[in-house]
Amino acid sequence: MTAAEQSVHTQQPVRTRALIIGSGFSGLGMGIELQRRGVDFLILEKADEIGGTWRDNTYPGCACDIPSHMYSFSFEPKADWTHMWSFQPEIQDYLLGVTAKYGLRRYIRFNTHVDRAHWDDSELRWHVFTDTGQEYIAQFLVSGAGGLHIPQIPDIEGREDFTGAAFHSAQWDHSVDIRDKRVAVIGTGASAIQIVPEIVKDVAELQLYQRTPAWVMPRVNNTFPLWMRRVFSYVPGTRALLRAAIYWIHEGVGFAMTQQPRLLKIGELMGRYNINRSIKDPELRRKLTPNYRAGCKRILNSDTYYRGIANPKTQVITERIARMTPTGIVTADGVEHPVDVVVWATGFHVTDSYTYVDIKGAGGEDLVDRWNREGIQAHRGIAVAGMPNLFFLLGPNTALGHNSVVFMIEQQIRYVGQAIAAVDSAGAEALAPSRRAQDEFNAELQHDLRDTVWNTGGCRSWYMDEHGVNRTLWSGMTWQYWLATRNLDASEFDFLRDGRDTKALDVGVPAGA
Ligand code: N01
Repeated sequence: MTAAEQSVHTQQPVRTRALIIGSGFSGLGMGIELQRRGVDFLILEKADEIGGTWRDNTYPGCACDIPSHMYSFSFEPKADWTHMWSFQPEIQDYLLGVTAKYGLRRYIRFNTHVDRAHWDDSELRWHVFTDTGQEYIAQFLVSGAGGLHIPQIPDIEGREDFTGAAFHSAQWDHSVDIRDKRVAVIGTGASAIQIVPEIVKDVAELQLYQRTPAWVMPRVNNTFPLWMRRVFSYVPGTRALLRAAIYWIHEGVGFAMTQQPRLLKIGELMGRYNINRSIKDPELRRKLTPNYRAGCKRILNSDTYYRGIANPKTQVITERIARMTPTGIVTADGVEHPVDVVVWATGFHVTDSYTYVDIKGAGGEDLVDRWNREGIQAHRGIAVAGMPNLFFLLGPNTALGHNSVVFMIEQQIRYVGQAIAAVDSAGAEALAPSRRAQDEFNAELQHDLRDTVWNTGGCRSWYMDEHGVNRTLWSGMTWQYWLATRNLDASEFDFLRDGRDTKALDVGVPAGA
């Protein structure tokens, strides 16, 4: 009986070889890889549908800011994307299609929220528990939860007293009618700049609360004409050529971000042009112009954002939010702004997102405690010393500021597949990277990050942890990550054959401790 069959209607522990948490791009991709390798697996999904980010984010205007021909699996190309930068429904449809094609639904347990997981040193297995107390026992545990799934809502005095509707951009409440309402959008990041132009036409008044302006590049996102989609479908090589062109253009931006931040001044010229062509008021232009190097925070793209701001219904408020009242927002200058609806476009818990599940590895060591102490780090962003057979997809320092994360996910699922194969071919039960290998990898990574725009660009971003260390982004070009993960190097790992080997694990002491 496979784990998929066994786990239907059971409170008995369910055994499987591999457990995957989450069914977004990462979890689905991992499932496909394990299917291909004939490894028995289950996917535990907290929600009632697949899709992750692309299921949750349904706010008006939600789209991907990486072109779809690149923001999709290389092994599942789609020739007929309707837009260069697709909107959420089409991306979610794509993931639904992939799920159906690979028959993944039967491996997925929906409404299954993983609470905690611990490694059993003698049995060499993960014991994973959901919030309903269901236990799963697996040899391998893969987190595909990603870093952008826990909404962050600032703790503003009086927030609980506000009596109007209020929701986070990733939890858009479609039952709330915003038409002819006074709507406050808090934040001016990737989500907000897509929301603003979309809702301004409907609302009575739009208050946009900006703490830091973003660099927003002009772009045109027309639909691909039918003939072009046909060419991509029927003329061999054309779609692959487009994908390659997109890839290398984005790598070019990555080169500037990681090697030559000065080159990003060109982007700043484009950003200024984008502001100036829509905004005539010099004071408003000044407010909207960032004072840090483009790329330090995510570079955004929109042809409509500044037009939305230029709409007389929009007011950009740069005063700090001091508190909320039952009917409005009070800024630091003492002005109360009455509002009916508040949209928190305030981003996600990123560098602390790992606290979502309580993980205890070899010897009962608590991963959250370790990472709180040392900062989040993993070997090649995927595996962690002292945490046998545990893998993270889009884990520490493997998100991107310049290209498609789906590319990174593909490198990682292959690497995890290789790790499982390495355990099998060594006749072992488990592996974990040695502390030395992990420290060397991270020392080099942090060294490479020193001169990047993220560390030098003069902004404060969620890429950094509370100590100002970049724990989020990959330090180089994505092809360098491909090189770094192409072939798993078994000498970087300790292998466990039985419980006694656990004592010999190189958990070590952090460098510099
Ligand atoms: O969140 P953000 P997001 N008072 O963290 C502000 C991905 N994404 O949801 O810059 C006032 O970027 C905060 O201000 P500041 C993508 O990776 C992708 O927009 O910190 N303001 C900022 O302006 C993206 O990077 C797509 O000073 C407060 C905003 O809220 C990531 O998701 C589309 C505040 C948060 O911006 C997150 O984007 C959408 C406070 N207390 C999102 N706290 C694609 O297209 C925070 N802010 C792939």
